[in-house]
Amino acid sequence: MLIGKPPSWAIPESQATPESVFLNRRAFMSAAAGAAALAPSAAKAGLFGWGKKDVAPQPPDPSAGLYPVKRNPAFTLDRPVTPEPINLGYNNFYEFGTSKDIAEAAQALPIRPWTIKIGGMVERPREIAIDDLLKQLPPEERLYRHRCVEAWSMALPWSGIPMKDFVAFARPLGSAKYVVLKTFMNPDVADGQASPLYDWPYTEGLTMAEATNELAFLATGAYGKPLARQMGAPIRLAVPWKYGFKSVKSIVSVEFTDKRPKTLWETAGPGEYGFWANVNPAVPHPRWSQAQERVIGTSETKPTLIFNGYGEQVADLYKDMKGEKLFM
Ligand SMILES: Nc1nc2c(c(=O)[nH]1)N[C@H]1C(S)=C(S)[C@@H](COP(=O)(O)O)O[C@H]1N2
Ligand SMILES: [Mo]
Repeated sequence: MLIGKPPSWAIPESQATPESVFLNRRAFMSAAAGAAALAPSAAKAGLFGWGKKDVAPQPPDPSAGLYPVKRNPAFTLDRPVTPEPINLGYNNFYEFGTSKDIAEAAQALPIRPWTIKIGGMVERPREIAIDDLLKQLPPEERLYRHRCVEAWSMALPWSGIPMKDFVAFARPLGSAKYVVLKTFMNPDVADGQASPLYDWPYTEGLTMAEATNELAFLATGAYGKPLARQMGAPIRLAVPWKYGFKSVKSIVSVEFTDKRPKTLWETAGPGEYGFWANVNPAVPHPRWSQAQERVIGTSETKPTLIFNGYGEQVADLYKDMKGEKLFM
């Protein structure tokens, strides 16, 4: 809660959720004014409280039988995989709250039926149900590092679909330059979406070259199972050379366009979060260093690597973009 708690900028950096604390005083004031005008239901839920709800048991995941899937041995790690229970209990998913403890609230998200809209600059706009997509493009397993802009990291076994295969399946027009990915919009289930501080639904984007890079991955599972809701079920992006906020969760829309999209974090904090968000230990965030990362689930700190260690695969994408802010 913002009200009744010390302001977020008073919290020591190690405890803060840095992505939530960039707001300047003016944004804070107008948000407070907005809060007063909110509908009673949102006020009751607590604008910043994201009160927990009673969740009806959800039917079993129809894709459960697909997993585990075959591991692609091309993607290896320099560290152990983060234990599953740790990953399941430490998440960023602002739709369900700004703490890391949103797992329980996220269980309210219905993940079937689930369709993904494919639109914009494509040969033929259409919708596809997640289970049909999984039949058309069977998932594989990949071990990836995951580096949040807040200077923590994990390592995980995703299962999913190479984004380049999804792009081919979507059949974009040659004139498309960007892919825009969006999360569901359902404030009845996701209280966080009642917050006027963010431009919901959560929106992210990649260039076509990024989206068709071998590393870009649409995760539909992890740890040999369908994706847990708190991790972005039933389908989320994993672009491991970028800060975690690029890896948009619970995707319902994939749109191709020739204009660079405005992302949720760029809109909320343009001085701190950009479109590119490539990991770089030498470029500090305005409020903290990116040189090191806390390895979640251990007491270790490791030096952060340029492009999170994936430079060999992706550095070429940016070689002619010196004028861009590639590392925020
Ligand atoms: N829709 C949505 N996607 C999101 C976020 C979010 O708040 N909402 N948080 C991002 C951030 S900041 C990170 S670090 C990762 C966290 O993924 P994880 O909880 O699986 O570690 O998801 C990203 N995708
Ligand atoms: Mo993040």
